Amino acid sequence: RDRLKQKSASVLTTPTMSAIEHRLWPEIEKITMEQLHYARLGVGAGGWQLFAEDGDMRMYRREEEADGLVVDPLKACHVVKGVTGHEVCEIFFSPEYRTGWEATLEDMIVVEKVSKDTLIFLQTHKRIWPASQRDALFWSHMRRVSDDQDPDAHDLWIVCNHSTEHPDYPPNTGKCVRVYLTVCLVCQTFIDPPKDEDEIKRENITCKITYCSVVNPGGWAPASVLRAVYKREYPKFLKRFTSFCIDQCKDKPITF
Ligand code: 6CM
Repeated sequence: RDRLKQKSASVLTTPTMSAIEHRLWPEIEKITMEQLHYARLGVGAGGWQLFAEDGDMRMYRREEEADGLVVDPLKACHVVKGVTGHEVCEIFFSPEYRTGWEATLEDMIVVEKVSKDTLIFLQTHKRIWPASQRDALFWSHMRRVSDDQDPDAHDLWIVCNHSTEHPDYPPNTGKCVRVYLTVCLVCQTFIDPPKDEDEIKRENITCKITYCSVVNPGGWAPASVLRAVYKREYPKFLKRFTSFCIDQCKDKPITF
């Protein structure tokens, strides 16, 4: 644990100054910390139903509706060997990797660079028949976090995505209906067996991932089609994303 702390000492432990000064900062801070807490709650209570399982991956959902629209919360966990939490979060956050793993994506632009750990994205997603095409405008924030209340919670990284507004990109003006999302990816690195600092190899590291998502489709979408799409697409996403991470990292030095 101390070794992990030392290794992480060179990376950001607090958000950057320019992010703190931004108009969205209070919201980013609040939602990111709420999502971290929510992600770390188990799935024992709260009516979570397991709907997909593959190796170490487990996916749970709760059936919920708001104003007649499906907004089923999703929670997934996975264990991935050979990558660190920092590396997995970096790949989920960085625009340069997104087309490599995000299969539902048609187009993506960075609307605003708030700071090096906080970006605002506009994405259009592939149309799913018979509904209209969707777009999403959201801030994305990445950081290393610590939790003094849980001494085992070492080397924890989070990426939190949450819908926002931007005067230059108002919703529902073109062919797309805007979706509203809150998503988080929380990752923790484990080293086994314990070794000298210099000897840590990729085969000795494991990353535990929790992914949580709530997406409001923003307008009419048939519930049965949407649930069928989620059931198919979320497991596909997590498997594709994690194998992309393994592939990207395998020949690179480890980043703690
Ligand atoms: O979290 C994921 N991806 C992130 C980076 O792209 C980000 C974006 C999430 C957008 C999710 C919206 C998908 C569009 C849903 C369309 C719903 C309407 C269709 C109507 C069908 C009848 O957080 C991974 C997201 C994986 C999604 C499967």
